[in-house]
Amino acid sequence: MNKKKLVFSGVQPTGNLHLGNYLGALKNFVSLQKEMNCIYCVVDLHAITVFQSPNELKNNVLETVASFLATGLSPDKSIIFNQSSVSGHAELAWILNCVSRIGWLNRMTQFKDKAGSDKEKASVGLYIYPNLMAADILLYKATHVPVGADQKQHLELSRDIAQKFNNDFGCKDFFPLPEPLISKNISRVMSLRDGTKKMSKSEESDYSRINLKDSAEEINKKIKKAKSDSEQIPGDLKSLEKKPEALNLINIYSELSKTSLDKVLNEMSGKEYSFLKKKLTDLLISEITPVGNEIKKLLDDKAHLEKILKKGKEKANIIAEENLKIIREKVGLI
Ligand code: AQP
Repeated sequence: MNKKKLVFSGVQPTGNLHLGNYLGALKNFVSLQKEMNCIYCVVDLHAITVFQSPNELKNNVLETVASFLATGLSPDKSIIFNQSSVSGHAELAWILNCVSRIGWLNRMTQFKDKAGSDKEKASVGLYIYPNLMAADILLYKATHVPVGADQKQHLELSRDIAQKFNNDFGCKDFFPLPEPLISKNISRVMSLRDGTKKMSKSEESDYSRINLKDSAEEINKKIKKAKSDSEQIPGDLKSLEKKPEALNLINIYSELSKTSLDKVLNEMSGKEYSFLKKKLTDLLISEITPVGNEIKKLLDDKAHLEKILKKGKEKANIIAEENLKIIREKVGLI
C-alpha cells in the first residue's frame, strides 16, 4: 500500500444514490481502496446547506453508508464515517472561510445552478459549501480526491485555498495540493430526460435517473421512457454529439459493457435505439439490482451501520486532531 498517497471523498446523504454517483464516484472509490489509504465520508454538513427533514437526513446517512458497503467499500480497508461526527471539519472550514476569497466563490457554477434565480434566498452555507469541501480534504492532508466531473471546479478551489494557506502562513508544502481523480470514460452521467443536465438526486422526476435501489421493472420502464432519438444510431461520434440524450445512453452502455465508444458505435450503427435500450436494460439490471438488494439487506440492521460509523469516526478523529493541532499553531490560535 502506498502510504504517502491519501484519498478522501464524500457523498451527500440527500436521498437515493443513483447511477451517476455509482459510475462517477463509488466504483472509483472501491478500486482505490485496493491501492491507497482511503477516507470516505458521508457529508451530512454539506447536505444541510439545502433544508433536509431531520428524520429523513438520519435515514439517508445510514442509507449512504449501506450504499458504500453494497458497492464494495470495506470498513476494514477504508475509514467510513459521517462528517458532523468529527468536529474538525467545521473548525477548519471556519479557518478556511478566512483564507478563501469572495471573488473565488463568486465563480462557482454549482452555487449558481443550485441557488437558481433567487440567490438572495439561498443559505449562506450553500454559498460557502466549497470552503467546507476544502476543509474536508485538507483536514486529512489528502492527496487524491475521486469525484465526478461536476466537482472539478470545487477541487480547483481547494487547491487555491491550500496554496494560499501555505503562502499566508509561511509553510510551503504544508497542505498538499489535492489532485482530482476523475473517471476517464464517463465522468458525468446525464439525466435520462435532458441530456444537458447531470443525473441528480434532487431532480424532481424519478424518470430522470436510475436509482441504485430501483427494481428490474423500474429500470426497464425508465430506460424505455428515456429520451433518445427518432433516427437510427449513427456510426460516428460527431453526429451523436448533437443528440445529448442519445450520447448519454451510448456512454452508459459503453461504460457498463467495458467496450470502447468506437466499438459500441460500430456495433450499433444503423440500428434503432430500441435495440440499444434493450441491451442497456439487461446490463443495468445485472449490475445495479444486486447492489440495490444488498443496500436493502444492510438497512435491516441499522445498529451495524451505526457501529461502522462510530469506528470510522474514532479513526478519522485521530488524524483530524493531529493535523488540527498544527494548523491552530500555524494560525496563532491558542
Ligand atoms: N451525474 C453524475 N455523473 C457523475 N458523477 C456524479 N456525481 C454526482 N452526480 C454525478 C458524483 O457523485 C459524488 C457524490 O455526489 P454528491 O451526492 O455528494 O453530490 P452531487 O454532486 O451534488 O450529487 P447529486 O446527485 O446532484 O446530489 P444533489 O441532487 O443532492 O445535489 C461526487 O463525486 C459527484 O461528483
